[in-house]
Amino acid sequence: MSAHSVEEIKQGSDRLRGTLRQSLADPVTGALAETDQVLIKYHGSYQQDDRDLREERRQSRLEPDYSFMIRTRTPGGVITPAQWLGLDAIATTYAERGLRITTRQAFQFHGVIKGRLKATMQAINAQMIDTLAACGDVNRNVAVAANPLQSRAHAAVYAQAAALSEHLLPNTRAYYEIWLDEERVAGSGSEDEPVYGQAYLPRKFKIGFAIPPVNDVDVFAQDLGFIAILEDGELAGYNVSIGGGMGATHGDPETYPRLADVIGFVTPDQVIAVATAVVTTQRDYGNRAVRKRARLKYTLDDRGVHWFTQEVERRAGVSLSPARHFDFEHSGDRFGWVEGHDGHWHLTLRLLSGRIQDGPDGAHLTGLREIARVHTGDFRMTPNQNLVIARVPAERRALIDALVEAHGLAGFRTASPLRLKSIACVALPTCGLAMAEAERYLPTLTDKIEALLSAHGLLDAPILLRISGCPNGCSRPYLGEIALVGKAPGRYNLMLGADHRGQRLNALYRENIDEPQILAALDPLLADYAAQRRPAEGFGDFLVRTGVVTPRIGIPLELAS
Ligand code: SRM
Ligand code: SF4
Repeated sequence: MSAHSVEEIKQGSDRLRGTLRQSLADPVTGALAETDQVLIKYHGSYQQDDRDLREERRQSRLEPDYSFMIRTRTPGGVITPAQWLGLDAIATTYAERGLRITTRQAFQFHGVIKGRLKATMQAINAQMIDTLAACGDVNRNVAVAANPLQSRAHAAVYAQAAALSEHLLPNTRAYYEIWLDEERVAGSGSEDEPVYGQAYLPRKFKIGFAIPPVNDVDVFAQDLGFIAILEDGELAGYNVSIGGGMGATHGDPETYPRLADVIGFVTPDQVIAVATAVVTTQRDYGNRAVRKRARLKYTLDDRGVHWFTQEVERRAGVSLSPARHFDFEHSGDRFGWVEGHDGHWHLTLRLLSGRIQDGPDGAHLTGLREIARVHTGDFRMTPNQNLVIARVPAERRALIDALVEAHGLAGFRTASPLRLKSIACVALPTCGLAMAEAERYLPTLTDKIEALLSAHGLLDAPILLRISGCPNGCSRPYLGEIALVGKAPGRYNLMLGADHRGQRLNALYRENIDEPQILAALDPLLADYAAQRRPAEGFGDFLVRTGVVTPRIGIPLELAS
């Protein structure tokens, strides 16, 4: 759909109401009217169809097998055990394929049919979780370093991120009227949108809070990043980064992944003003004529980071201080038990592509349900589709460990680093943009790459593997040391050479190749890596040092030692 049409739909939507009510009530089709398919995203849902069945249904002259994906707004991915049980029941009653943790610490439900959409939304809200602004041209779920209770500073960062998420919610009551039967109050000024205006943002907008030394949120892939600076264990403030983004279109040099620029330092009390100024500057200067160039990263490249920063400072009434030193050791998650500042323990579990269901690998949905029934702390989804069972008293660790073992959730103890660090986006069969498999292909691909690693004595190498079913980059593949980006069924671009700290993008190594070609390309590179790597040298760093790939521009090294 053209940028012009999307802008018109937003402007004419009566603050995101459109004709959603009529579309939902229409019994003739499982789909929504075209304009409502755009608007429902702002309510946290996408219309999809089962792509495995598309051809068969077309031949039978049936409409596609329409259903809806629903995404929660769960800043920092924190939920209580009671909420877990509620969401599990919703997944079991209304959705297909269990619960799915996303790369932004949200839950997705897939396969909800139109007639059950409202009941599902109501059930989610009954858990005190909403889906407002989980999708659409607004600020999305705010990502936060997982395991926030590891120190007092972590808790402070999480609280700040949750407050920012609330602050940036649209004020429209459409969501509450359509899904929760709230009465419309005529002439109310409470729906004014001082941040978004009538047309919302030119494009989606993403914020992440990172806490060094772990860059689990991939902060430089976010439109707006806050990198916590701790002094003597306390939160001094944040370095601010702007203009990250992953999405690109094959063969179109006007689009590209970009890492964010670090523009300065703010104190905690300046966060809301600076974030609001970044959002409103992008609202006013982002490209509304060409949708594929509408993200903040292109506004910066078109107008200059310096100009944009000055505008943000003017709007916020804040002068950014010089950025402070920070040091990321790695991206991805830490696994296993870690003790928090208050003596509670946190256990990070590995979940394959974030999909939680009962299957041949274990009764994961059942197991986490059993854990939620006895757990006294909370759950934290990680930005890498994994799960932290957080705030466990020391004396309850054995109980949790027993449930983890009994339900096949202890894979993190034996899995190779490659497997632990791999991420795949959803892709087929639900994603309408997928060109190739990702989530369903990850287990096979990992087996095959592991066999290569084993042959070269590299099974313990912590290589970051990422697969996306298309160049939009939902698994943040351009930050993978090895990444596959879908081109066509069974065919991928092989990208190599990112670092393991989320500070250098990878580069195209081979285009449009199939699995045998991918393995054949990797085999000699892994052999060289095994023979010539320096102590602690990552695979991506090795490929860059030896000139196999030329890195794209990364984060200035003087800030990131
Ligand atoms: Fe994404 C579109 C899934 C994180 C970049 N993304 C989609 C859609 C909604 C397809 C569509 O538009 O029809 C996918 C739904 C698939 C499905 O069936 O569920 C989808 N994106 C996902 C999730 C579920 C991937 C996952 O496996 O976990 C992630 C949900 C995050 C959340 O909870 O909010 C997800 N998407 C990302 C990320 C990673 C991140 O945010 O850290 C990116 C790259 C960062 C970025 O935004 O640049 C990402 N998704 C995109 C894009 C490209 C945007 C761009 O400006 O270039 C699209 C396509 C679009 O917006 O037109 C897209
Ligand atoms: Fe779909 Fe592409 Fe995102 Fe994968 S990367 S979920 S295929 S839009």
